[in-house]
Amino acid sequence: MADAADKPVFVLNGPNLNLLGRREPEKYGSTSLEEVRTMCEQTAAEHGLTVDFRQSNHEGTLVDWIQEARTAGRGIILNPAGYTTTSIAILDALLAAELPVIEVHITNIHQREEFRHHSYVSKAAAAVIAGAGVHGYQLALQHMTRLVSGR
Ligand code: CA2
Repeated sequence: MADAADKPVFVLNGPNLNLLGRREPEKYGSTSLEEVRTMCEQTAAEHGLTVDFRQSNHEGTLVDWIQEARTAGRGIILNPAGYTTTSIAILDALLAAELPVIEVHITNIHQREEFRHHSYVSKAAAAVIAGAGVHGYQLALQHMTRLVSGR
């Protein structure tokens, strides 16, 4: 079995984040998801980590990937996007994973519509980063370094 230190941090992105940089730049910025992937890979390397960066528009796929991370990953950084406020299935998968979880939102969800304020995912998250734009992913990786050290 791979040494824990060799395992990647799973960076998972939920529905519509594939549109990043191409729609609503005033809200979500002009950086594409591929550019976010590159930023994450660079930041991870600076901290001696590797990342497995993925995006899906499907709840079940995200659940499958969280289950995969349970054995193949060191930690999970998740932007659950539209599933933040609805998905008990994603929450249950995160709780079962028994890995450090950091929730990321590009926008400050607390400044937006009321329905975006509640997150099921936060119940499983060691930290929540919201409103830092795509820089939030780099902050999450920095903090993940602390969470996985010594595990
Ligand atoms: O701020 C975030 O990162 C969100 O997770 C983004 C979700 C939204 O439902 C959450 O409340 C907050 C929406 C993701 C949609 O991504 C797009 C990106 C570019 C253009 C259009 C949609």
